[in-house]
This record gives sequence, C-alpha cells and structure tokens, in this order.
Amino acid sequence: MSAMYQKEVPLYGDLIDLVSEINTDVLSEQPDVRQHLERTGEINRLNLERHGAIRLGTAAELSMMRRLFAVMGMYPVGYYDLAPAGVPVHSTAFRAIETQSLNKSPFRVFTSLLRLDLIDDETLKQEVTAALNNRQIFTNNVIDLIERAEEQGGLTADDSQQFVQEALETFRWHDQTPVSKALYERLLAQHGLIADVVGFKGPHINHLTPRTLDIDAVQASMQAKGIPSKAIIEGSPKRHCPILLRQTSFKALKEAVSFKNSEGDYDVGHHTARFGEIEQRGVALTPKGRELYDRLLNQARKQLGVTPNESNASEYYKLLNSAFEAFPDDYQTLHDEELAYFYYRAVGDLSSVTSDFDSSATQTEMASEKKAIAHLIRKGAVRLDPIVYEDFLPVSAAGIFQSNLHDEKQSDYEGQSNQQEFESALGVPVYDELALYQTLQAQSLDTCLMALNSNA
Ligand code: OOG
Ligand code: NI
Repeated sequence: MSAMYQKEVPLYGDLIDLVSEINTDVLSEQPDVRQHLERTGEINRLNLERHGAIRLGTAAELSMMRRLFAVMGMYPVGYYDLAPAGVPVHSTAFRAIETQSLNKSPFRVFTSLLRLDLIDDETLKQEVTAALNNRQIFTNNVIDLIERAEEQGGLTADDSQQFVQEALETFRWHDQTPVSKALYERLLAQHGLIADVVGFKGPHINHLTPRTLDIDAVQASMQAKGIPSKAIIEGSPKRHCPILLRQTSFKALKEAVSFKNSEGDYDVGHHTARFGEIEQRGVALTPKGRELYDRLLNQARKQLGVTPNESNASEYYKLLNSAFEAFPDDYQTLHDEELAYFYYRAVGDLSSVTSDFDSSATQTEMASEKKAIAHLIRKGAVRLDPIVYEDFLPVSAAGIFQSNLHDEKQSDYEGQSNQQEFESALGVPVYDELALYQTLQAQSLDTCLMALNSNA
C-alpha cells in the first residue's frame, strides 16, 4: 500500500524522505533515544507507516471491511464522533490489540462511515443511496478469501499473498468517477466528504502517516521547503515526556479526475482529498489524565477564541504551552498521580529490596500494593515503561479533516452521537481503548510481581 501510495501521490514520497532524514538526525544526536529504540526492537521499523485512513459509504461496506481487517488480526478499537466538529462521519480504528502483535505491526486504519442521517436534502439522499448501492468496493476474490479465512481460522501462505493483492484493489485511486460532474458538484455543495465518498468507485486510501522522532522539526522543514503544511501541529505542545498523539500533515492536493457523462464519455474536472501526514506518539493517558488533557486543550482553544489557523499559529502555541504547564512532565509523577499507563518491569538487584517486600500484603490490599510498588520503583527493582497511545483523538482528527476540506462553511451537526448505530453497521461492538490499556498495565503488574516473588 505504501509503494502504491508513493506512486500515486509523489509528494508523499518526498514526505517519507524528509521524515527519515530527520529521524536519522535525531538518532545520531540523541544516543538515549537510539538505545531505547534498540532495546524495544522498534529501530527496524522506525520509518514505516503507522496509520492510514479510509471513508466508507454504507453499513455493508463497513461490515465487510471489518471482516477483511480481521483476517490480518486488526480489530475495531474506539468510537469517534466527528459530527460536533462539522464532519458528517463517525469512525473507529482497526488495529492489533495485543502487545506482541502491536510490536510486530502497529499499523492502524482510521475508518469512517458517512452519516447519511445528517443529510437533510431528501432528493440528494436518495441519489446518494442509489450511487452507493450501485458500487462494489471489494473484488469477488477477496470476499472468497475472507470467507475461507473465517471457515479455516486463517489462510495458507499462498492464499495470504493473494489476499494482500486482492485487498489492495479496494484502496486504489480511480481517476474516472462513476458519477456525473453535475451530481459530483451537488454532493460537493452538500459536503466535501460526501463528494469524496459517493463520487468514487471505492474508498481510496486518503493518507498514510509515518512516525517521526521530532514532529516540530518536520513541520518547520515542510514550511522551509514550501510543502503546503497544515497550519498547526495537533495535540499537546512539545514536552519532555510525550503524551498521546501529535500530528501534522501536508494539505490535500488538487487532482485531475474525469466524470462520466450520459454520452458514455468523460468530462474533465478535479478533486481534492489525498494528503500525507506525520505522527509522534507518547504515553497513553488514564481517564483522569485524559480529562486533564482535554481541559487544558480546551482552555487554550477558548483563549484563542477561533479555530487555530496560519495567522494565529504562534499565538495558539503560546497559549497551549502555558496551559500545559499544569500537566506533569516526568514519568514518575505521571505514574504516581495515575495520569498515564505504564508497563511494570522487574529489573535490577532484588536482594536489596526483597526484605521490604511483603508479597501477601501486596496481593490482597490495593493501598499497600501501591505503596510497595512505589517503594520498589524508588529502589530501582521495578522500572516503568510508558505504554504507547495506539489510538486517535477526536479534536485532532477533526483538525486533520478540516484542513483538507476547502469549503468555507463551518457547520456543526446537531445529530446525536450514535455509537450503537455505528456498531450495528459494523456488526460487532468496538473495543474500549481505555480498558485495553488498563488490562495491559494490570497484566504487566502481575508478571512483575510474579518475577519478584520467584526471585525473593
Ligand atoms: C481521517 C482523519 C483523521 C487522524 O489521524 O486523526 C485521521 C480522514 O481524513 O479520513 O486520520
Ligand atoms: Ni491520520
């Protein structure tokens, strides 16, 4: 998919080069970062993409997409409602859910479903439904292979190869549209995203996102090179201990497309949808940490008074920096105040601490367990490793969507957030991301305590 996208969107190839140059600089200037990445094995896949995004039109498409991702061990995690930000979709992210699988491939696909219930023009709604019911975004072969994988509990190596080739077809760009230019323009007038979903043969991948070790440097470098970057970096300000997710992108390109007309011929035109993005991830936050993050982010945005843009970017960063002074910036405090999730690792020389460590008390009483852990961390017998945030942020996602929609009107939809309807379209409930982090932390604590007990 990466090779296909670099070919389709050459500017994305330039972005990849830029990101890998900057990653190389960071690795040579910051040996501690290099050591950490070597220890976790991440160094080998540093410059690989971390996520991509697609937009779907119908419940049937979403449910088949869920089955397609399941073949690769990717499951829907989280529910994101973009309607309050004026984007008529709701979304989930397909990704691996176990630590081992995430280490092998942390790739995720942000997947949105168009909310037709938010279109108020009844005639247009009917045309949209007809156009969507008329398209088949999956090849017959991929559907056969999905069914085979479900029946057999997996695919042979040969079938897997074929599956990847067939699945790729769904994400390919088509520059000849199945709709007329007139219909496309009416869709566009309703909302840019509706035109992007309904006007095309399939859910072309609309961006891919590599990981950078220094997002501020990539943003500055894009601006220096004249790459049309998004006005601001979404997420927290630059910190010593990164939290959640920071993202920026280059804006979607205007691309030539041909619209099918009634003479069976094509009319020329253009469409703007595909872009490139960069991300930098940090530690996952607990509900308490997330609450603080949301409050500080809202505070900065309220103080700014308008949506951040090119002309107020430096003012916005100033407000953001000062708001986030209230967010502790060392791992020990983030842990002790239960703001973030961590893996507990048994390390170091245990003999110095085991006499202090009463395992029966730690296992029966939370309070004394916490105390014992804090003690072991201070003594250097237990190390905290941040659990990386694997998911997305609605405010950031809305910012990414909006920077690529070139319509002036900034509506916000009244419609209720509708997770139940999304899940019934999907065919299963989404995983709760917070529960997943909580489980990872709890499991690592058990393993850590077991290791300490067996060494005691
Ligand atoms: C998805 C935008 C959201 C992110 O990284 O938050 C996103 C889209 O434009 O389809 O990708
Ligand atoms: Ni993205």
